[in-house]
Amino acid sequence: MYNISIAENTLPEYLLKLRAIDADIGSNAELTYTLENDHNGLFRLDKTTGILTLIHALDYEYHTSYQLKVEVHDNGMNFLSDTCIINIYVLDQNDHAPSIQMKFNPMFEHNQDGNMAYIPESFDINLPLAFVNVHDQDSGDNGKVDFC
Ligand SMILES: [Ca+2]
Ligand SMILES: [Ca+2]
Ligand SMILES: [Ca+2]
Repeated sequence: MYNISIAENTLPEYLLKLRAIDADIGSNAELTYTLENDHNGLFRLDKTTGILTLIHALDYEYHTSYQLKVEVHDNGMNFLSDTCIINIYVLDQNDHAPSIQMKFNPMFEHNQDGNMAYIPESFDINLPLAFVNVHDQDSGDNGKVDFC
């Protein structure tokens, strides 16, 4: 089992080179690698060199991990094979800006777009004028928001 961590939005040259060892000689030791699930063409495994490549940069907000299953078999008459699992973990990068949404207190009459409200003279200053909602799609510190 292999574990690899890759930062989202990066495209490394290649992820890893698999090297299976076969003690036989000739075609009995020639190896072919196959990837059971390439996640819609996201990963590619060269069947003769065993080099695993990432085709598109990953997006942490879409998927945080992938599991790949690789099979290797020799080219002997009654071929022999082995499998291994590769876990790919995506690391979060700060690639989302926080978005702000503001809603007027529903007590007030406001225009259709919701960007202008009519506040009566008799308004109680202890009541909130508007509610602000801030959201950031990143996780951890990348998604924490400070007001200034
Ligand atoms: Ca992202
Ligand atoms: Ca962010
Ligand atoms: Ca992110």
